[in-house]
Amino acid sequence: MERTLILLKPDTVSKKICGKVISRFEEAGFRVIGCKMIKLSRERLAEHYAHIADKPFYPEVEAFMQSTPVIAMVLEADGIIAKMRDMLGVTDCLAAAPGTIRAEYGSKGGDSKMRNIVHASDSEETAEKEVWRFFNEDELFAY
Ligand code: FUP
Repeated sequence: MERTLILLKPDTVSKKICGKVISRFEEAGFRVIGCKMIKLSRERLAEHYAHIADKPFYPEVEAFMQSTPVIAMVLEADGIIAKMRDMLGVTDCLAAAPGTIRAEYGSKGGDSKMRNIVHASDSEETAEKEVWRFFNEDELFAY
């Protein structure tokens, strides 16, 4: 059974569509095994986005990701990492395939790569690191 780390980003929280997005996960048969609202610190964000920290757009991403709390979740299902990325669509909401979460709910403006609704782990190796970056063992539930 595979796990993935999800962040419902500040655009999702601000638009009050967390429920709609979580419904899509539940309808796909993904099991929520951890869920909490958190304010992302500068340090944790820099660790999470280390691969883009030197990009010119990083300061904007940092301000955006700290603009409201986010909802962090761990979801579980067979092959969930690839299934979740397919369900989200590509990073740029303008390029995301019709029917994907980013195409449906994401920004269609100049910030379409940043305001893209959800973060999801991109590989098993990343997922393992990301789950433990945001959750302690006693915050994950087997049921
Ligand atoms: P993803 O795997 O879809 O989260 O995409 P990346 O790891 O490539 O990007 C990390 C974050 O940087 C994303 F949340 C979006 C943001 N980003 C921009 O704001 N502008 C860009 O040109 C590329 C990425």
